[in-house]
Amino acid sequence: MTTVQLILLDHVVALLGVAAWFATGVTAALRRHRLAFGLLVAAVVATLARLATVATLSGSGWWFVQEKVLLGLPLLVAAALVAVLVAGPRLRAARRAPGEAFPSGGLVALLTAGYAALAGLVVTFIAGYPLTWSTALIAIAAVCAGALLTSRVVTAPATEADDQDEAPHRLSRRGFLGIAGGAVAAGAGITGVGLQFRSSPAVVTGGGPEGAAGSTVSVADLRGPATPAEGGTVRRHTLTARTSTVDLPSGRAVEAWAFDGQLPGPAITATEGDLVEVTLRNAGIEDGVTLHWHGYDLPCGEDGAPGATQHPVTPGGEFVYRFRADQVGTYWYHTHQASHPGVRKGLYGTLVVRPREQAGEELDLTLPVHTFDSTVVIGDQEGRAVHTARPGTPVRLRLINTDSVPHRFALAGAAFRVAAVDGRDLNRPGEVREVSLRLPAGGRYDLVLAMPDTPATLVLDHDTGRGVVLRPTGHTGTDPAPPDTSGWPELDLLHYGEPAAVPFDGGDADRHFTIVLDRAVAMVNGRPAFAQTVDGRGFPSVPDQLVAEGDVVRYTVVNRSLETHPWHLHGHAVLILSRDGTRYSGSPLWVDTFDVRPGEVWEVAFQAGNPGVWMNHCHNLPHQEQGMMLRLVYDGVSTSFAHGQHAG
Ligand SMILES: [Cu+2]
Repeated sequence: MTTVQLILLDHVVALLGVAAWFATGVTAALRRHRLAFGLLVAAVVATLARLATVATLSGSGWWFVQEKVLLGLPLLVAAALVAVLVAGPRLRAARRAPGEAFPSGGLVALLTAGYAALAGLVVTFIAGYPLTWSTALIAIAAVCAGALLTSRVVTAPATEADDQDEAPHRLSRRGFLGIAGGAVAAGAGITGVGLQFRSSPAVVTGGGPEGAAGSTVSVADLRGPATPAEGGTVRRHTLTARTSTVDLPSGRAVEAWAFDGQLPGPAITATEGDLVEVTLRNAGIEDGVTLHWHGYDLPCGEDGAPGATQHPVTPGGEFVYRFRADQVGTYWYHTHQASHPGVRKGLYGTLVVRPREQAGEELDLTLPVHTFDSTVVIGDQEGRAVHTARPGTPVRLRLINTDSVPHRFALAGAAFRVAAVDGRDLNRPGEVREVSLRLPAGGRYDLVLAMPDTPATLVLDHDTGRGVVLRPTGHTGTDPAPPDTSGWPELDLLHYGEPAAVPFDGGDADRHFTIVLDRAVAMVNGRPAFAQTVDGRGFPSVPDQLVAEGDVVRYTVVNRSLETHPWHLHGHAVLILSRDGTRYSGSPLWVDTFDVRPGEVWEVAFQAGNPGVWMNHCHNLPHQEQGMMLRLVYDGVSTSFAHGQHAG
């Protein structure tokens, strides 16, 4: 079983347990003793099954079970034991006496087991990892309060009758116990709630030294050079962001936010060593706009991250980005201010840098995939686009996923190589055919192939009605219909290409950070939300990760949730070390975005060689907006661009 299957199974067993305990209590109260006894057996079985599922799940990592092992199960097991000991023998005996009232102590014990089972499940869903004292105290207080309240409800009439006739002292003793228990529960609850407001640490160091606190450089001063490399030219662009109605080729109108009224924005190309200079103007995007150069490791001040490297550009304002095109490959740009909904509505475009000393392919297509409402656009085309090339000539397809969810590609009718991932060349990639490629949100693949004699089709998401047809020059007649690609196996890039030397040992890192992704109730931008969380917190309450220049930094990224999280670190490519404990065996894989699917654990590493304050976040942009973001901060670098400020 995979980790995510185990997580789901554990949820189901937990839910069955909650239902069984409550059903036992309710049927006992209704004096259906035979049924209640059967349900009690079911509740005990569900509780034992729960111990088994949690024990199995713990094999995937402590992060997946911590709150269950430390809180949920102890609460449940304690309450279940009491329920079995108190109510079990009585229920067994009562089976032969249907219709007789069941003792109130037994009812309270049975229902309290239900509260305990429910509390554990609720903690998993709304608090998750890591378990805090606050969560534990609130959960225990809630179970105690439930037990006390139930006890009052089920014993009240009998107690009054007893007290009046026979035992006047019992009221005070019972009352005293109730008040004392209530006070303890209330105290635990209030302490737990109070602890919620304890501020989180501002910085985590990953086992490395604290900040040296010496002289600091401001991000605002970390800017790109003003001239190209020798032999390069200056590529000057002005991009104006505004709301526009854009007509797609089909005639369908899209209410967009767009650069220069185009979907996608103007394609920016350069040759290695050129200087790219882009003036961004905002002509009416009220939420503000920036340009982030996704995957491009430029000086931090050019990174376009509001709240870290600049203020958002407000209507009427402008910002000039300058950087050397030192990295060859396929990249893209998009707004990082209001990126959700800004990117979805069209504030994106492509950035392609070609090598200086190398002939390009005869047919070189840049193919960003984007979804407007439900319309998928590849490049600027819906449906199928056709391109021609002479048979035998080299073709390059630059696939870019500008959506927030993964896309699947398959190339029918031709063998190909994945030459580059996220702009970085792979080492000796082998030729493959009839495989499916899964491209994470924000990611890029460069496919290269020799143009076949017959048409080939790039199929998107196994929908043969859309994609890109590559037709050999001179081909006549209809293009053959592409086959069903949905059964093609997924190419695993961790085991593709051939090994090569890497510049550092990721297993011997100077700093190690664990990033646990989940959903939980947390503060996001000062408001409580059912957030997408990092270590139980939402941005900007997630502590900054501190590194020093030159450090080898290792990340363990854990996905406890049931959604995919495409993790994206700005300013650095990371080297994939392993996924779910399986080391990579193919080409070194350097990426800026990697898909952490539900239940997966990824190990990646990078060398801190680009000083700055860098965003580090989920590239499912709604997730990012719901809190799944933090900052990587270099020792000695400061920023004055506090998050949420709008100062043009
Ligand atoms: Cu996500």
